[in-house]
Parts: sequence; structure tokens; C-alpha cells
Amino acid sequence: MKKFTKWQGCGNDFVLFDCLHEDIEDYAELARKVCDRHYGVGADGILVVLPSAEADFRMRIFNTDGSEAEMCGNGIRCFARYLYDFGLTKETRFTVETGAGILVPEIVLDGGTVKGIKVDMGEPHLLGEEIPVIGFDGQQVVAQPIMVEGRTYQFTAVSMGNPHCVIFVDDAENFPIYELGSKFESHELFPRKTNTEFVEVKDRQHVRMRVWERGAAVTLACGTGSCATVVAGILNDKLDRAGETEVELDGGRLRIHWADNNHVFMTGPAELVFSGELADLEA
Ligand code: ZDR
Repeated sequence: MKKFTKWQGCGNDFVLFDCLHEDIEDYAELARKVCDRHYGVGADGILVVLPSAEADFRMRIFNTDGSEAEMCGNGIRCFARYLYDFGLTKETRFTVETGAGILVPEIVLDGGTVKGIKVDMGEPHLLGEEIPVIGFDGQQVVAQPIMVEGRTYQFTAVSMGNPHCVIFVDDAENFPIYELGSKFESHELFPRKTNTEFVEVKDRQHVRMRVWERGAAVTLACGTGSCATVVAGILNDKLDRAGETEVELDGGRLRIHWADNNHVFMTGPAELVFSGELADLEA
């Protein structure tokens, strides 16, 4: 029996396994089984807590299809709250090794109660080869054409450790993300595939965003995607850099700030849903 906790941040949900003392053999297989909403627990991904030689803790994340992501914004808030609420750290600020480098979550308290989690998500990567996007070595990828199902869209690409393709649309609510999301995900421009955000700018500090996630399809929210969206909005002069931008997602709201030191800060909720034990890890 393997113990787990189930978490959600803006409705982006995760099953978390604490492997500080006892490891699991095949994370990819575990993710596919556990994330299944009929035969498993049901989640958009699994989070694994591991020891780290370089930071206080290490986080790994696996998508529903078993692929590993470098980073997960909503996941790291859940991960941080697990460590704090379950007494694995007494600190409100600590370091986490991820595929996107060492990041720093901070538990935001109000009179002893957790109000949210603010995460220093590090610097965005903007050069074609860093994201990666084919054909843009040494250059930023801002408002470039991409052809999908016979139509040309404009995209801006940003890596927050994981790849994002941001498309500004007039009406996010009615954009056919279920039909088109996978076409962007596996487009030939993106050799490691991509997460895709469909973004309607409401004003210069407020956007409505919907997401198709690499390896997981449509989810209710995406933390790294919200960061990438705000960076893309600023690069396209659609958003202001001063102060925070509110990102309105299907499952909640995040506040994002691309600060002068080039780090992106994300603030939002993370909630425990339940704790449990898996009956069987075989087959
Ligand atoms: C988008 C995400 N849920 C988050 O909150 O940042 C991360 C999940 C990983 C994503 N599907 C990927 O990069 O493969």
C-alpha cells in the first residue's frame, strides 16, 4: 500500500507521493494508472517528493500520459503546501530542485493561516533553441505565424523550464481548444511538443486564459502557462510589466509578476483534497 495525498491548485489536480524515504520503481507507469479518472484516483499529473543534494527538496512531475515535465507551476504550490502542512519543514521559504532549476516557494501566512503560495519561478527563456522552437536559433519567437488545420495564427513562445506557445485570441471562451489543442501540441515547430495557451486580453493587467497541456490535454489551469502568458503579453506590448497581472483560468485565478530582476513570480492557492492509500501498484 502506497500512501498519497490529493491536491488541487485552481482545479489543476495532482496526486502527490512522498518518496523522501521510500522510492517507487516506475513513475511513468504509476502516473498513467493513478491519473486515470475511472480506474485510478484521477488527476492531471503526479508529483513526487524526493531528497536533493542541491536544494532542500526535489520535485518531479509526470503527466497523465506518463511523460515527465520539467516544471509545474500549480504543482509546485501544492508540493510546497504539503511540505509545510505535513511538517516536513518549519520554514515558510525553501528551495526546490526542479527540471527548470532551483525554485523558491514561499508560504504566505495571515495570522498563522495559509493564505496562498508565492513562487519565484525563475527567469523565462526566450530564445528559440532554449524553448525549443525550430528555426529560431539565437532569436526570440514573438508574434510569428503558425499554420494549424489550414489557418494561420500568430504565436509567441516562452519556456518556463517547459515549453509554451501563447496564442492571443478575441474570444477565449468560444475558441475550439478541444479540436485544435493537440494540433498545436504536436506541431512540427516544437520538437519537445508544447503546452498551448489561448489568451484573451481584458485589459493591460488582466487576461482570460485557457490551456491545452502537453501530455494531459485540457486542464482547468496551468501555472507555468500563466507565467508564459504574462511574459508573452508584455513582449507583444499587450500587458504592463509594472505590478501584477491577474490570469483568469477555467478553475481559478493566479497573480503573475515579471519583476525587474527578470524573475517571474506567481501567487495562488493550493488545497488538500484528501489523503489515501493505493490498493495495488501492480499491473
Ligand atoms: C501546466 C502545468 N500544469 C503547470 O501548472 O505549470 C504543468 C504541467 C506540465 C505540462 N503538462 C508539461 O510541460 O508537460
